[in-house]
Amino acid sequence: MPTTCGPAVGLPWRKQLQTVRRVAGPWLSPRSRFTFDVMTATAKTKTSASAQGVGTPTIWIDGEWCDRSTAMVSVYDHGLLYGDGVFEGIRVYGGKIFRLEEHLDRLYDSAKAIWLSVPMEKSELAATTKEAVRRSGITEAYIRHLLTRGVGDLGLDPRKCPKPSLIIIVDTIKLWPEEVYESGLNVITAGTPIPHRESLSPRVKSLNYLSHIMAKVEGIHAGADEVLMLDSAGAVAEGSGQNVFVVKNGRLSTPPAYAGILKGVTREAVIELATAAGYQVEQTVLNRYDLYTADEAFFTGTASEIVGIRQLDGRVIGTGRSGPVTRDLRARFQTLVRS
Ligand code: PXG
Repeated sequence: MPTTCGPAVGLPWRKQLQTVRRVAGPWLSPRSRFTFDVMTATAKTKTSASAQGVGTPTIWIDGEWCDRSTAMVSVYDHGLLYGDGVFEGIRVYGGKIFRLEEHLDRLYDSAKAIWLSVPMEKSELAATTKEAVRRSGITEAYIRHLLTRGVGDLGLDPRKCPKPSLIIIVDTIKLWPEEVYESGLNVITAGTPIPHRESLSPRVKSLNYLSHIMAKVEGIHAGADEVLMLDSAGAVAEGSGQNVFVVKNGRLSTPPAYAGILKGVTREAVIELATAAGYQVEQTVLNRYDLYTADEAFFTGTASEIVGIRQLDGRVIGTGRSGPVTRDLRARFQTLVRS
């Protein structure tokens, strides 16, 4: 039976930790004070979801229901120590989870690829996910699933982690202000390539996002909105958390999954929508030249949805705004996610 996070004695370590912090408060060592301050700040700055009175971020950790201030993981969890784990990000529109099955399929495949098993049947995880969304009361939500190797010792060996840890977070996400969907993004190519596909397959949505974060940091330092990442041979791969499409003469092109990209759920939906709408869609290797000279280019992703690219490396793409095909597909996508 799932329990609820809360201060209590003789309960699992997570609860004990919380109790100790509450009792000790900010008057112990500076480190304890820092931890306490962070926890308090976190509790006070509940995301816009609760601030807007449209729900409360809700977290499920290995069978326990928590909120933002009580949700904790061990410092011995290999997800934290080594990035050893996988995750998913899913959107909820009007209370309806978009393509839950596809996301869970990818989660289970990612886990299998790193020799990790999900400690729950897919159907049970789907039901728990729906329950988490229901409890949160957030109808426009973002769900984050995390599966970590679990608690082990300070060595790499995953055999020291007897039990994987499964987490579901239901909260909100907003990457860009609304006007960006009209104006499009200013993008630069990052110097950091995506990891080699035989090092860590980009098909695995792993907890190690450092190369994508390093690319993102390059974009931030350059004052860009987003980055385009290449593979180590220089072919176009994806954004820091998005797949990429170009439109030329009414025809859509996007890199194929075998090129070493994450096979995005939004990418699949866009391919389906575009095909049904009569656009030609090809999955082919792209170079930056194809983006510089495109009529339109756009990113797709769960968090980003469909967002135009107005400029890449200083070259204005098309009219320098979100183009008509991008806007058409975005409108079709909005209908789909709420249907
Ligand atoms: N490529 C990469 C590398 C991604 O991380 C996508 C493509 C798009 O996939 P979906 O299935 O979402 O259409 C992603 C998406 C964020 C964020 O904050 C995005 C992702 C992961 C974590 C955070 O934008 N992944």
